[in-house]
Amino acid sequence: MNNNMIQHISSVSSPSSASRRIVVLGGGESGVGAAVLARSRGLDVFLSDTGTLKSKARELLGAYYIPYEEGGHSESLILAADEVIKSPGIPDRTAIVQALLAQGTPVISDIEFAGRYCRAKKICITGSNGKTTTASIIYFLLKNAGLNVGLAGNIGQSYAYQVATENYDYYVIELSSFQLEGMYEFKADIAVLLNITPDHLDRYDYSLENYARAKFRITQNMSKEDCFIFCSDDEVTMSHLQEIVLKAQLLPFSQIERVPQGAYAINDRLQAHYREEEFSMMIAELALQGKHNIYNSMAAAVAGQVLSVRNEVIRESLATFCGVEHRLEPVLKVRDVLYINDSKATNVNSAWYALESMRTRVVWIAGGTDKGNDYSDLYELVRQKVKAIICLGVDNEKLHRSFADKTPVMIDVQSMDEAIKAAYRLTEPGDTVLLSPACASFDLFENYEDRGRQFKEAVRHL
Ligand code: UMA
Ligand code: ADP
Repeated sequence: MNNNMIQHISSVSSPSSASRRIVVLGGGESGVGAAVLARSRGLDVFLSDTGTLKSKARELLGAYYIPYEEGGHSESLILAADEVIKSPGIPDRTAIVQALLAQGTPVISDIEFAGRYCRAKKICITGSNGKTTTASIIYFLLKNAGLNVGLAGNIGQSYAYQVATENYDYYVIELSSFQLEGMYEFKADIAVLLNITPDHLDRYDYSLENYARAKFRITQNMSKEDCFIFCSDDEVTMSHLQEIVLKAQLLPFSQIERVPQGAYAINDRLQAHYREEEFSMMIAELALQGKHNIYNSMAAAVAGQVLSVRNEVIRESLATFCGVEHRLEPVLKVRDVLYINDSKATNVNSAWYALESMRTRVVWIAGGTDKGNDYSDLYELVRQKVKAIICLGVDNEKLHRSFADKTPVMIDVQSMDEAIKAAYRLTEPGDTVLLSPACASFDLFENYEDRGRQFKEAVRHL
């Protein structure tokens, strides 16, 4: 703790000593939001962060008279808590969390905490890929239906902060497995599970089973009035579903089988059924194309039906949704070559869907921080479509080992400028340049947004 912070703590008068003492770990978006909510409900709250807080966070904590420390976790203050709200980016293996768990202090997520104070209907979305896209489509659809709806969770502004300051009737909440880990009593009215493929396994002892269990927490506490929307083409989801008892209504979506309730997309139509209602539209009319976006659109259509949104509104929304930045985002055509920014493809599965959706020859920009990737699922698509791979990472050895015999050209670059210049040289009219890295960005970039923005900037300077 630095000295300024000690002063800050002592200058704040404490609320009623009888109230429960809450400690918030982490002062980022979720931690500050949770602290504001706790304070606004009259709880005794203290926030602790090992790093340096952003000035906006300090201002907000000051405005709500919330005591805090930065630069370290003071054990004595934290271990005295009745309950701890942990930011999702802090793993359980952290020493302070281990000490709390050892003494039996409840450690929950900001979503669990905010759920206690939120009477709105909650539409929750999780999955390894497609959460932000699907949450954004559902939000767009519900707004178009005229509902008073907020968008929260692992996207944009903290759920807890919005619960403290807004008064929505509905929330669309994107949930990461990190947030789900700290959820116990929270109940979704509608839960959407898009898919389960390997990601973040370092947080789950490299066990897909543990990761799947965290994802399935989205269904806990659901009753028979609630709906569980899931992908019946996803093997991991289906095998896990067979092992648990769920009271919620099951609404699958599929591109393989016709399901009586839920949705399917076979041949050229997307069809959805909920109770007596039927919805149908041409796949070609969907604003977001690609096999993965058909899944996302089906999930959104079923959620819309469950909430009694009119078919015309569902159709119009799916046909006009603009897409989310850095997700298969068309940037520019230069010399009749299309440049696509899919920087958010930080794992193999999302890159698979990107390559799968390509209809031309591709110069593929891949690489970054490897998360234990197994590239074998991509071999066939690379053989069929990729004329060159531009490896954009500090260490490209694994990409070379995996793809050297599957594409004619592989080159290494260390910056986005170099990557785009190389792509320009390697393409002919009609080709596509696809940034879909299958890796995290932290070796060369601040984050995936920075990587995507640099891509767009470099393309615009061609
Ligand atoms: N910190 C500690 N102690 C530690 C470690 C970190 O105090 O031991 C502090 C850091 O110094 C920092 C704060 O914790 O100030 C950061 O907490 P955080 O990493 O949980 O970040 P938030 O700003 O609270 O953002 C989180 C989500 N981040 C993560 O899950 C990593 C955001 O998701 C989410 O939008 C936000 O809450 C709103 O509720 C981002 C994300 O990358 C988009 N999510 C991952 C993903 O999508 O793959 C899961
Ligand atoms: P998330 O929030 O789960 O990370 P996003 O919607 O941000 O998901 O998309 C992340 C990446 O995954 C992008 O590259 C996107 O094109 C791809 N993607 C989107 N939906 C799906 C899906 N249903 N299955 C696989 N990949 C997807």
